[in-house]
Amino acid sequence: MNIEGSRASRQLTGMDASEERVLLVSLDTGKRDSSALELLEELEVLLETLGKKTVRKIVQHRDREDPATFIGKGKAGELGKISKETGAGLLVFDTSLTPVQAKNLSETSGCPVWDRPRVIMEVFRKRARSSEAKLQVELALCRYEIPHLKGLGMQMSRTGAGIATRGPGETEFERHRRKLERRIRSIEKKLQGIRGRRENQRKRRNRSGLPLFSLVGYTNAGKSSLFRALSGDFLVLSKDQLFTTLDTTVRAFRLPNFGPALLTDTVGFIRNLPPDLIAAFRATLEEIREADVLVWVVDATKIEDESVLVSVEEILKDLGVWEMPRIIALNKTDLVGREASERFIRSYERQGESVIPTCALTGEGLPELMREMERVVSEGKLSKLVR
Ligand SMILES: Nc1nc2c(ncn2[C@@H]2O[C@H](COP(=O)(O)OP(=O)(O)OP(=O)(O)O)[C@@H](O)[C@H]2O)c(=O)[nH]1
Ligand SMILES: [Mg+2]
Repeated sequence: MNIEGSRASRQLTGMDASEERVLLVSLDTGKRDSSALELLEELEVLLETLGKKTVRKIVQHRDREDPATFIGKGKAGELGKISKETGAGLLVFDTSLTPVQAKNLSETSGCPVWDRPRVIMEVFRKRARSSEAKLQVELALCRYEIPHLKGLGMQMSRTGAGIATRGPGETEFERHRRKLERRIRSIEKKLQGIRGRRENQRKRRNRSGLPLFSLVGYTNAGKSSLFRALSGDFLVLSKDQLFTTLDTTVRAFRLPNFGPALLTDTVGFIRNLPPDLIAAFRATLEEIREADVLVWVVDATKIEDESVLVSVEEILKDLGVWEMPRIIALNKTDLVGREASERFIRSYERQGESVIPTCALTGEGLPELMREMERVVSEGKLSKLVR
């Protein structure tokens, strides 16, 4: 939501150097839970991914958010001063802002303003590899941009981003909005074509009658690493960064005592996944529904952070796959003490989950994980196998 409305041109020309220095701003209304700090840290990592350095974190305490300026007018002006002092050229808020708040904050502080959804979308944009992922991200950004356009006509002509002359009765804003709407329609059409082809692949896969396991979970939990270890496909990228995977990959692999099966790697989840992105990535996310069994990959180093687990649970419920048979792979157990892992396992087993500790890097726990996968498919409850 760069408020000068010159986003389109800046996307092509890259960022202004000062925008690589960021002020991270958060509002503490006293109602936030203990994960507020982790949320801020996560946002800092996401910004690093974009080559942006957080030069200062600012927490504003207020009873409730201000509908016009989010943190209050005085503080918003102060942010402008701090950004000058620190050489920061971008304000990032750790939540979602309304278009009005973003516009006012940008005007008062004199800096472009991003909110958390925008940051996540920019990370997705940077990571997108396939034409489908690229189109989906662009779709999300276009949809997000439309409500933020209003009232930007002045700034648009000031920065020279728009066309200087105006047709009778048509403001710059309207012209820009129409352009975005045309782009949205064109992207949707292209995506339809891609999805048609994928649907055919899916039908072929279904006809194969092989059980399909889908690796799901929070971003950076180690899904692709487990995918590589289980399928032997070392071309799949796994990296210590958020959102390495934005596309679904399917590979055949062999369960020693069962035989061939299929495994999919999927896009990772994050807290407060922006609705525009969920909508745009719906088709990719819904591929999870095709699975017979989910392997929920949990990062053992994040089990203390309740909101990570809750956010995955919410997304799985939203996709309608919460009732599907599942196995939890408690991954990265090499990085935590045995006691912490065992506590987690005991508590989840009490809730009826089946939890297998794994380390994707050394392969520890993988034989046990495969045995559990065999057990679940051999129970014969899977519709595909009964067919
Ligand atoms: N120590 C340790 N590191 C691991 C383990 N599994 C994965 N990693 C590391 O964790 C990082 C993330 O792994 P990925 O496999 O890319 O994670 P992902 O879940 O696919 O992440 P996204 O695609 O970004 O959602 C990489 O640096 C891996 O090497 C593990 O069991 N132990
Ligand atoms: Mg991955």
